[in-house]
Amino acid sequence: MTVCSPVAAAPVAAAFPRHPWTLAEVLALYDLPLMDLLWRAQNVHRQHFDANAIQRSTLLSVKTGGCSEDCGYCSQSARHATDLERERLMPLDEVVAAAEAAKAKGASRFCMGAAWKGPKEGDLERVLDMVREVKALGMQTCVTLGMLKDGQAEKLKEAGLDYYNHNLDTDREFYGQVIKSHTHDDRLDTLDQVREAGINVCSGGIVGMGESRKNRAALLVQLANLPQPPESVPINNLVPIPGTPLADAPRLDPFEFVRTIAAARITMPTSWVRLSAGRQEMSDELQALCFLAGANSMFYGEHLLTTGNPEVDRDDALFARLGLKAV
Ligand code: SAM
Ligand code: DTB
Ligand code: SF4
Repeated sequence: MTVCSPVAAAPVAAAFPRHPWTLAEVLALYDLPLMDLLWRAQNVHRQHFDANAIQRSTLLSVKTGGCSEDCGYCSQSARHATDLERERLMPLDEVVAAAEAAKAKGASRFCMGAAWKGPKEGDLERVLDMVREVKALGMQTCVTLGMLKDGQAEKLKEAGLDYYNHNLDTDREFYGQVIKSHTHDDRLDTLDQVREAGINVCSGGIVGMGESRKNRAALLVQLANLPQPPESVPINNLVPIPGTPLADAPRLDPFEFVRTIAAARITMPTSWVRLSAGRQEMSDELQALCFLAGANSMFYGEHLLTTGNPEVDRDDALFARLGLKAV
């Protein structure tokens, strides 16, 4: 009887060097039979992580809607006719109460999102207080505030920020079809500033926007080949929002989503790959396949920023059924 062992993976592993990745190599990963791709991803995953441990972050929108940017997927752009109600920057005590509740339910990280092109100085000061207070609860902190100006990342670092989320979102070639109000290079510039300040980088993208497989692979190549890959890589499946230009984007084949997770895992072996937006619409079985493909982080709690996420009870039941533990 032939026993499947990691040794059997060696020739394949040799064919796919870890860094730098080429587009052809990542496309070759996508082209593998699904079972081979999953097996490779699971092997890589087990070399670096406990395959049964999932990191859980809870999200809070601390400033909602009215954003000047035109991102074609986003409910919060002032340029799209969505029925979202705008909300001003949330008071500190409400943010701290939400973080306490998230901690009590078992989240290890609290992520605060603001619908800004980037923070104004006065707003940043208020976010710094939020970071300090959430950190004082013993939680990891993350914020996503848009593009940063010189000096802002350093202030966030001083306040105790652990992660800054800023997604490249999609391949450079496709970017201009989705977003025109800023450029892909603007996003890279903010990632540089976050890295320079010594904050962990959280950067990934969205799939299911009508991009090609080549675009998806190119996004992963770009993330994996950053001078240092992001510590955290969220993979979002588009949540179609009525009133946005992408409201009617064709749905992505779920197996293509799984392939994207697996390719992210293989190309960024030591990064936390987060199964992000779109989880509410996924079956438990599809989510299990994403974990098998190497996803080891997720958003936990009934809300993302403006859309829904699975009920905590459903997630707790899923963890129990799959024998997963939260970290
Ligand atoms: N304004 C900041 C920015 O753009 O970085 C922070 C908030 S923004 C909403 C954070 C990320 O959420 C986006 O980069 C995008 O990846 C994701 N996102 C937004 N709307 C989404 C949607 N409808 N479906 C899936 N992901 C979405
Ligand atoms: C990320 O990559 N996904 C999260 C977080 N970073 C900020 C946001 C998902 C937003 C989904 C749509 C919404 O709820 O508005
Ligand atoms: Fe604004 Fe961020 Fe939404 Fe773009 S993704 S419209 S920058 S909140």
